[in-house]
Amino acid sequence: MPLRIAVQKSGRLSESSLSLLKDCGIRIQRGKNALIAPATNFDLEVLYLRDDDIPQYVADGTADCGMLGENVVAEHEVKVVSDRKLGFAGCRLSLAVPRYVDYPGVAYFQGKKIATSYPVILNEFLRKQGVSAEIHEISGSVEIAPNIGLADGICDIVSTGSTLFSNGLKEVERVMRSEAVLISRPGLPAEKRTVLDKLLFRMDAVQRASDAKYIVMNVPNAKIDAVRSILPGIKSPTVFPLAEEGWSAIHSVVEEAHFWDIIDEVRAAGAEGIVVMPIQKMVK
Ligand code: PRT
Ligand code: ZN
Repeated sequence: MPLRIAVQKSGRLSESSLSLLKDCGIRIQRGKNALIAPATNFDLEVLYLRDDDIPQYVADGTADCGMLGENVVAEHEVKVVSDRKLGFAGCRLSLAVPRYVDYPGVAYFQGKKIATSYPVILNEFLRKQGVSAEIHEISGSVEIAPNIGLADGICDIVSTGSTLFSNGLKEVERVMRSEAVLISRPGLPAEKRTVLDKLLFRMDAVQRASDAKYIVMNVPNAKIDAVRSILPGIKSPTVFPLAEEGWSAIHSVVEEAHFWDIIDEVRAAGAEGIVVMPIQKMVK
């Protein structure tokens, strides 16, 4: 039996989930509208589901693992293991109130009505804060609830904040941060665990590469030590002599997050002709 991975059928997570599998070298053969599709070159099949169904399907063994938002995992309170953060679909679950409210702190919500699609997470948050409020569970368009008099505030996913803004609301409390994760069922049979570990190993290589850039630069020999001290590299940077006397080429790998700072520093230290290249995979 192949490892069965649940992926969101259509929505914000679908494209990134499928392109992650593709970047892991896995080819999926999907018939039109098929709910399940085998990989042609890996011991895996993809089950296409609504994201809300994924936690239960993984917990009861209909799927072995799945990719979905941490917010949905937390809301479903099922027994699954979170194996890896996937680095996409980053967002937060926040409480928001009408912009005109002079917000005094979380005690504002005492005795108030809050509309949300995340009653379990919200309930737990309010309990920890010692606040008791009335939770109205609604499944879509939560952001309009205060305007139609259904609630005093909302608890919903926020990414850029523009939905809140255009509905006259402001974010006042962050309840949780979320990104896409890969979850699996605890106690997978050994042969499926082996396939999942192989998949996670490939995902690591893809993620590490997407966080990194390969840079090559020319440096006068007298400045090599100064430039080397700035560059991290996987081990140490590689230095090659150039045909031109007195110059070398330094190759290194730089994390995306520190990329521009490092470029500024190596230029100041004497590096020239800096070329930056994307890295496809980085295997440890
Ligand atoms: O049909 P199905 O049930 O599978 O999908 P869905 O409609 O429940 O989920 P979908 O595809 O909208 O989102 C899937 C997951 O993406 C969520 O569970 C989150 O983990 C993650 N995610 C990341 C988001 C957002 N960003 C996001 N911005 N989910 C929803 N939003 C919505 C939010 O609900 C609000 O309406 O976007 C609006 C806010 O966005 P900003 O940019 O205006 O702040
Ligand atoms: Zn959903």
